[in-house]
Amino acid sequence: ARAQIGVTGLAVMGSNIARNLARHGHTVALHNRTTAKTDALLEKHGDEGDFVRTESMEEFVAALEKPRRVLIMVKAGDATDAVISELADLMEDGDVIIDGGNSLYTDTIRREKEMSERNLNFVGAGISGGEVGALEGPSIMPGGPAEAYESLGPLLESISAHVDGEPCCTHIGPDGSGHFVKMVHNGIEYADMQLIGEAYDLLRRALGLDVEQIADVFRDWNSGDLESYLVEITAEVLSQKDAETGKPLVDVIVDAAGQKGTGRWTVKSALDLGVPVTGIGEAVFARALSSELDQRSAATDLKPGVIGEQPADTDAFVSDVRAALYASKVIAYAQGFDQIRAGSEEYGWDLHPGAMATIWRGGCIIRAQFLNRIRDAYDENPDLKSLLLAPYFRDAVEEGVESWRRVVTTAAGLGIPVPAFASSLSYYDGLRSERLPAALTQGLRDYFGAHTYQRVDKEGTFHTLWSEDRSEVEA
Ligand code: 2AM
Repeated sequence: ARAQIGVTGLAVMGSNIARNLARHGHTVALHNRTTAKTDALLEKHGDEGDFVRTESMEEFVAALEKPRRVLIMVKAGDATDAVISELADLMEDGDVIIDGGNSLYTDTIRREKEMSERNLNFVGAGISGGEVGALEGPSIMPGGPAEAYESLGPLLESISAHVDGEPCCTHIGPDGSGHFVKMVHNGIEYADMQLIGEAYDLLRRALGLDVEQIADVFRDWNSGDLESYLVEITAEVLSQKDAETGKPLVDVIVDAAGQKGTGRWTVKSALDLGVPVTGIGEAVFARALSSELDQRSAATDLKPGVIGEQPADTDAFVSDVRAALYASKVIAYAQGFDQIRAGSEEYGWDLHPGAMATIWRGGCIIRAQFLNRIRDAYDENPDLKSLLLAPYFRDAVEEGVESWRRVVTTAAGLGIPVPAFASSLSYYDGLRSERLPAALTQGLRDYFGAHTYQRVDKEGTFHTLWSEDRSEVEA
């Protein structure tokens, strides 16, 4: 037994994590249900470090130093449960099972409980960064018992991305918290991409810029506050020409966005927690709408009813779109962090939002300069009521709010869909409103369902006798 860690499930993500571990000097035991993948990995990359080839699960477990550490990289769902159960039968008190897949956090909560009853440590670890990140340094979000992190942490931190010398990996909190935070990360990624898409669409349809010009705009935006991986690769994708037709690649790609489900999970969880994540929600629904190709093609002749004109000053409108993008992005992150806070309270996780911002600065898809500012905001005030209220973000959004309104107004006038820009602005306006029409909602609920209401001027719960003399009684 000489391997410091074992990896089972050697598809692309698993292989790349195993190689990353080996490249960092760790001895890695390899296992896959079918040995073909193990041998393929060894043949191609066996010289990158110290690997131990194993065939059976018994051989795999026996190859590991104690306490044993096994990273599972198989498909989320039933396959993960099957592998956990097989491993658990072979492992001993204090051993550590890590699920590095995209598991639903409620599954992770259940699995952690089952394993702790068998004296095993179970760590649900969110891993972000795709295939390249897995190999070269992902952002890692491990949950589970603190005790497990003591032995596991240095190993995971060694293979994570680093920013300013700090690892993009930290112990998130108990049981399902790592996968929960990874899920919200993915939701924010959906919102980020939707906002970028809306900005691109406006530059194209409202201003009439060509794809090459828009690529240049994004290249220019990839500095300062908007500097991020997603803005950077937007310029790359927009610059790509299709070899066959000579057109911009983006014009030959079918405009139906796929989804694997983590955005949907984020919204479902937000609904349960009662947190308005409108940016993420709009992003998930926008993808759903895009995929309804039949319905869309049947609807293309609906009257546009355009009442606006192309903005006269191109540079000014580009700068407005930039401000709208930034403000909407702040809203999406503020909402995502609200969800993290709500999840933390619901499950008793004691999560630290500043730590999340820190480990998302590198390795993951939403990595961005911006996250340094989020970290600073939470360092300064860990109990921030909303990220939007941190002085830095408040100033930035207030500076851009007129631009934001011009963009949403222009889009509405021209009939260009901007669900995420518009709903983020409405969220902003809702949040800052002294009075909301929710008072009327309460009145209606009391009218048809005797659901009662509270008054602004005295304590208590009240009901109006709507079907009698309409006097008010204390409920
Ligand atoms: P395979 O190569 O034997 O198919 C991604 O699909 C990874 O998960 C692959 O390494 C795959 O192994 C593994 N996998 C999928 N379902 C599995 C299961 N039920 N048990 C073990 N490994 C599984």
